[in-house]
Amino acid sequence: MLKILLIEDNKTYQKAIEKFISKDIIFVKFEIIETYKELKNIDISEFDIAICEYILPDTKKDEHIEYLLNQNINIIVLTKYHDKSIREKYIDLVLDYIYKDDVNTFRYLTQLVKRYNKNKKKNVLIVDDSKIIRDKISQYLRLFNLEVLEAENGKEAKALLELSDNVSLIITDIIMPVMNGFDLIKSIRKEKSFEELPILGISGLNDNIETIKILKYGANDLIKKPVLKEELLIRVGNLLNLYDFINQYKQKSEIDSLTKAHNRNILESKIDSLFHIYDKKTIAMLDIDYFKKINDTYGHQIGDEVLKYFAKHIKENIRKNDFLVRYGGEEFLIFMPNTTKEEAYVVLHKIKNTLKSVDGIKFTFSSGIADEGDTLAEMIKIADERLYTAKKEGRNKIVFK
Ligand code: GH3
Ligand code: MG
Ligand code: MG
Repeated sequence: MLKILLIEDNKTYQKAIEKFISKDIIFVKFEIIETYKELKNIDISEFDIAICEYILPDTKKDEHIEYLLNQNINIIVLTKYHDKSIREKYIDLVLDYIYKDDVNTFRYLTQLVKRYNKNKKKNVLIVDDSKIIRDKISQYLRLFNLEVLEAENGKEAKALLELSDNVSLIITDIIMPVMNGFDLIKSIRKEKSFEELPILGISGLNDNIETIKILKYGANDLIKKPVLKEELLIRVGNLLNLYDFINQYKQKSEIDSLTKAHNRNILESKIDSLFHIYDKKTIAMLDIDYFKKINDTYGHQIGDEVLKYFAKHIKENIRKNDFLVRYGGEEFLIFMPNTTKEEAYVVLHKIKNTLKSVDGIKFTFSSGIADEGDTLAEMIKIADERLYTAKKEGRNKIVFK
């Protein structure tokens, strides 16, 4: 739930802001006040962000904004005045200032708040050899509700990326010691595409042709030094919107909604290419025994519960790099990179021996394991034949020869 403190004495603005934002964010709660006096009686710590008019009926100027800043809350300032001094005073302290012009004001404000809300717990990696610039950018990103990781050069950035797989965006300088931005971008793009890991290049180069190389090597976007906060946050917002949009869509198309395992689309979109990267890999096919009988005896809903538990149990026993795929109704596939079939057998054996009953209903599964085959399809076929053998030989068995 996003809790917004709206400090605005104009009723038309109050209504419009609440309406626009509530239309786009489902879990949002507004507290609306109109004066500095009311503000002083409120517990600010309850709110995630304050949207605040520059001058209130009971303030001479902006003393209420000073008051808010002292309470450490992120602020968006609304103002009628196109006045550069307002920008200069607040640019480093508040998230943004927005001119009250026309309906576009509400659109911009809504986009900003929506992005702010989604930024929570998202990590951005800043790569720059200048601590001053890293600090400045970090400060801006934190105002935008983002978490920040820092690296001093490309090599450090690569090492950090190896450790952490939840970086949503990289912001990188170009000229750095040890490993420069060009090489960092090229190296990341060998593994991750534009939407898997967006990159924003920051260039201090005077040469425009050199600067364009940042984009040619695979950055999504670039800005030039000195970094303007407004430009930085708008571009960061755009890239994170792209990232979220594509990943939501991908999730929907690659995740089975019942079991949260991958669905078969992942075989073509990802596993097939991984198959050729790894020399050593194993596939296991698993199929629940007499599942039809569970459905027939206890009902389809209980059958669903068994499927959910089965997928969860498998996931708890495989590694982070393994893939669990719902291959058919009650048939699952596990793709295990860097694993021999003997090693896979140990894992399957553990899955089998620790399988619990669901609502008192005991069940078993059969499995076929293979690490032979030159293509993904061949390896699946061999594993499937062994699964069939396991069924024929009485079920509740793992066959790997
Ligand atoms: P075997 O031991 O030979 O594998 O027998 P089985 O009964 O497990 O296999 P069969 O292929 O005959 O039946 C599978 C059943 O799984 C039939 C189908 O209705 C059921 N099923 C498929 N998808 C779902 C699902 O999403 N939910 C539920 N509850 N049942 C499903
Ligand atoms: Mg079955
Ligand atoms: Mg089956």
